[in-house]
Amino acid sequence: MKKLFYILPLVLLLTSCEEPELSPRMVKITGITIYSFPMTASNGTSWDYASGTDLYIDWIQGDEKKSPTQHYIDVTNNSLPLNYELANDYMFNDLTTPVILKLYDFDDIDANDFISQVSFNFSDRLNRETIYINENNTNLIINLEWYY
Ligand SMILES: [Ca+2]
Ligand SMILES: [Ca+2]
Repeated sequence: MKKLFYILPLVLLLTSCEEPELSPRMVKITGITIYSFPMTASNGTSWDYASGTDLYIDWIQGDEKKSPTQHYIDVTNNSLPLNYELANDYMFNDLTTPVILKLYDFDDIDANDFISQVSFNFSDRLNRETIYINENNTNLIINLEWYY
């Protein structure tokens, strides 16, 4: 029994040694969950005159754009959180240029309404499976899959 007291600190010491950080080649965004976003414009009017927000996400990274997500129809506070599952084209091999996510209200006839945006850097969040962002009254979680 007494031996254990000598061995235990040694085991702890060995396991606490940090492994070298893996450097990923690219990363895929597999999903986004929206927890909150501005339900009205700054002047208090809702994004749609007589119904809830038709929410979708657009993407920019430097000069590159990804295809926007599908839009959810008539989103209200009761609809949250809202989950967007994303397909294969949300793959990024530039891990340093900031990614900007823009939330829009989809409109049929007039131009879509810009709601808010958040931005982040993959290089600040290397190897994390989820990123939590709270910016511009917009709360969301991004799910990531890393490729080495
Ligand atoms: Ca609108
Ligand atoms: Ca609507």
